[in-house]
Amino acid sequence: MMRERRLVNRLAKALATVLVAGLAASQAHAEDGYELWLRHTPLEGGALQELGQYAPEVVAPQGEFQSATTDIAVEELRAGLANLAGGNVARGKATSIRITLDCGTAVGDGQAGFSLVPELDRPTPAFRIAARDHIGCLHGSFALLRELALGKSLADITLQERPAYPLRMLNHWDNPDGHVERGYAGRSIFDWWHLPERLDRRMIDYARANASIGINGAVVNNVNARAFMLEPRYIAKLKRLADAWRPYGIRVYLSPRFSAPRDLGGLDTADPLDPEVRAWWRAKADEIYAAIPDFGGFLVKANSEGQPGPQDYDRTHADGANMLAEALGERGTVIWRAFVYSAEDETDRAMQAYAEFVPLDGRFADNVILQVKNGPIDFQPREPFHPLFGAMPRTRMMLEVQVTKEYLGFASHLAFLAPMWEEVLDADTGRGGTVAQVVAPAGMAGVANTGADRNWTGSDFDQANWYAFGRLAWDPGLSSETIAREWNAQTFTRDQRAQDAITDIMLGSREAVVRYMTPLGLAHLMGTAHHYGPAPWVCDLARPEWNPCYYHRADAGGIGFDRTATGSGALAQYAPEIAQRWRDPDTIDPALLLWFHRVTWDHRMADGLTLWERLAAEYDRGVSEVDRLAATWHGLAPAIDPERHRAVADMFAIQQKEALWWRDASLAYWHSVNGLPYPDGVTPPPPPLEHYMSLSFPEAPGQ
Ligand code: BDP
Repeated sequence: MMRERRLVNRLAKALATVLVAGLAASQAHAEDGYELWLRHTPLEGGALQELGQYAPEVVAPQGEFQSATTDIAVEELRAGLANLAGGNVARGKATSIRITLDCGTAVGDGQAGFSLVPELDRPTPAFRIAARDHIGCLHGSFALLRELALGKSLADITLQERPAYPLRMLNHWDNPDGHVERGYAGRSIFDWWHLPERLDRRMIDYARANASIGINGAVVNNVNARAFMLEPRYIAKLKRLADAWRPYGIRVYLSPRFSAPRDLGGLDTADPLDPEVRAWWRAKADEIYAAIPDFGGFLVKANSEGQPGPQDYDRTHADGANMLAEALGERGTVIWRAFVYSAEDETDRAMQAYAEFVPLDGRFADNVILQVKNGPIDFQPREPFHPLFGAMPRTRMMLEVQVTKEYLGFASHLAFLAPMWEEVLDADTGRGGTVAQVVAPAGMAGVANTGADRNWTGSDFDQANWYAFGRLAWDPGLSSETIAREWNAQTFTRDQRAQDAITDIMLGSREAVVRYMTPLGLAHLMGTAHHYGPAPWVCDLARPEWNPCYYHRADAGGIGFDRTATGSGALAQYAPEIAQRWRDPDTIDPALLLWFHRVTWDHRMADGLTLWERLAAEYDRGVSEVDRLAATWHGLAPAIDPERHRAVADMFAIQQKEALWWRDASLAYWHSVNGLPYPDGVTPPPPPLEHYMSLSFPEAPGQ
């Protein structure tokens, strides 16, 4: 009998252990990447011991200080601390440290910051997370877990943070049918078909991941919008999302189709100055706000790449934006995109947005923000900053970057994008500060890279771009290196040497891509439409700016786009001191040379090489750099779980092959144009140019 009872007890204990472990495992799903940077695997060595000794105990706020948001914070802290401590936290120990949430009473809109205050030497030792509002407390809780996960001691974690920008938003280019435009991580994460009745668990995990890095808004549909997403049945679906995300501090936004009053409303016009059109939008806004009182607003792509807009009625972008702004009123924001260029306009495409919008400075309503891509063309591996930044001092402006890698090798090429974003944020506009300063009254938007793939982003390393976007939108002063270290320490391993090596891989990755795809300021050489792989030979498509030839302008005489006064004059759209810096092909940063200058193939670079020699060397360097990064990764096998190590290694195999393809195809083409022998030491591409030109990729994703 006794033995039986002991056995039962032992079994019960074992079952409890299995259940606890099972809970952790069910969160972790082995190592398939689903957990993102929120794995909270047990600390090691001294850090683990210390956390066990502190035995932190989370005290839940009560009464008016309690809300769905603080409940989430408490739950996150309890689970996160238990996981970090390897399940080793002694509950109710006399010495245990009380983690308190001192959250004020406002539920908040995610704008307020937080402080982390260790009070370990008090008679009742505590660690205080203080914030003016509940969302601040949630952000603070995630920050505490992050700092602990990085191996910091509770006693040393003192932080006081406020987000630099009010808006830190993801823009999803997800279509209601589940296809994601420029998406490389599978189908859309939004299950519109089953909403509003069924809310996928992913919607919560998504909100949680965003909240952990301070993202506070999401535009849930493609800027190339379908009008029917404004129908009542979709408002009900949106409401379900908004309700689920509200406790995480994430507001829902929508991309409306500008012609909706015609498409849905039965009107015969969408003219923004037409009273019936205005009334239609007002009623639509009222309908949305009745369902979603904190609806964020509209993100609009108008008169761009075939989308309808105010110019269809001879009205300006300001007329269009202001009409929607009036409909939303103080309740929300209109984010109007500056990504416009026209098929009929012969002007350099890089100049068109500036020409269109600068005259409208000061004419936008207060609740309108102009959203400007980082560069003047389109999310290329490298562009100079957009000349609109700083050029419209009376207009709030937001920076748009692309987290999904449409022009950087999709999910298969490793490119950590923080260095690219850091480059633009730090760029001095010469007109009232850096880009980071110019966008301070509004914020940053990132075109999301999420999809239904188990690891969310198609490749494990692309999670780092989602993470980096959130971190930079919160604090644009963070360095790429800090972000890379934070991310990889939370995501991959506690092994310090491995962390250093991964950081090195991440920091070198984007420049390697620039080198083998678009070196020395070249741009838009990707295959037309799908943007996969090299196609610099495409010259005969109907619209000039669809052709890579439009961008590189290579012939026997030289290569590059003259944007100086002798060419398109785009340089003059920059502040004089910036234009001055870039005016001379001999002194401009070589990374931007062919963006602004057309030079001869025998142009002497500062390093003594001719342009042709240097170009070839850049391709070679890009390829060998990827080989080096891949070799570093291979050497990390002992430090990384086998699933993710293999997954990344497989992607590297693709990238190595494709980097070489980019190099070979590009060199073969330039060689065919300039007729020059390959420079000494440069291996000629094995197959002839025709081979590369004959390739086609009907199944390339994301189109
Ligand atoms: C381009 C994409 C296109 C988008 C467009 C945009 O190729 O799919 O619709 O940007 O930003 O880069 O609107």
